Amino acid sequence: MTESLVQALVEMKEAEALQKARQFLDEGVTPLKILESCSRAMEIVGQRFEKGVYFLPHLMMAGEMLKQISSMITPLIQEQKSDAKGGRVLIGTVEGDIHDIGKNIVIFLLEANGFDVRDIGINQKPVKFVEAIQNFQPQVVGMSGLLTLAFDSMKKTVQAIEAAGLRKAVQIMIGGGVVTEKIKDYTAADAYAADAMAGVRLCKQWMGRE
Ligand code: B12
Repeated sequence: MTESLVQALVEMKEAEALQKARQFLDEGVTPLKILESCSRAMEIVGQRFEKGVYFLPHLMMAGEMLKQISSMITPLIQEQKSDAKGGRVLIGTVEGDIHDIGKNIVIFLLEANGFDVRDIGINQKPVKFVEAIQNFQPQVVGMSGLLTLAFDSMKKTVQAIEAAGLRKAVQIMIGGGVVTEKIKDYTAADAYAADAMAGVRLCKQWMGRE
């Protein structure tokens, strides 16, 4: 049903994509379903970029459309906010990587599920994660990365957390486009989440809420 939204996003028809997203939300399609459609569209945009059919401006346009749809959805997720007390989650995009749309979706959903989230932003060096853990004392640290080079940044960040003597104090989850179970092993994180909801489920498990 939301296929027309996927198509509009893929074809870079900004006005149409925004109008479709609004229409579907008004018709009662869940924010999660809209997000799934966005992810599907981004997959296709990414493939076109890899094939040389699309270029950087297309990625930028895709990012812009996604941001606008995210801001349409955020208030709705806030409305559904649960009262459950969750615990603290620190999250950021690792060094060398500036992608943040997926991370921001994870944040919406964590907050909607009652977690107290601190976002340290994009392109964050390992030391910034360490400092933030010291200040915020989260139970969970989430690292986002969409570039292949983010794997090494994630690994270095886990090592820095270990070196600071904080490794046992936190559970570490990683996520973002190309991240897989194998990368979890490579980086020595505790878990990998394929999507934002999987990340929320992990946090709930770790904090004994499921
Ligand atoms: C939009 C986009 C951009 C935008 C980003 C805007 C922004 N504010 O984020 C801009 C234009 C800035 C951009 C730049 C670049 N991009 Co780009 N980009 C994309 C694109 C099309 C969509 C990304 C996206 O937002 N997806 C939608 C979100 C919702 O999905 P997601 O991030 O995976 O998040 C979901 C889950 O993974 C999970 N999740 C995400 N993070 C986390 C974290 C945790 C802890 C958890 C639990 C879960 C979780 O939850 C989310 C919701 O379920 C992808 C293509 C693709 N297939 O992803 C390329 C892509 C990621 N980009 C790519 C590239 C190459 C670049 C550039 C290097 C291009 C260039 N030549 O300059 C630069 C990189 C700059 C940098 N240093 O980071 C490549 C990466 C290839 C690789 N393997 O390294 C991709 C895969 C395109 C491709 N197929 O070639 N990009």
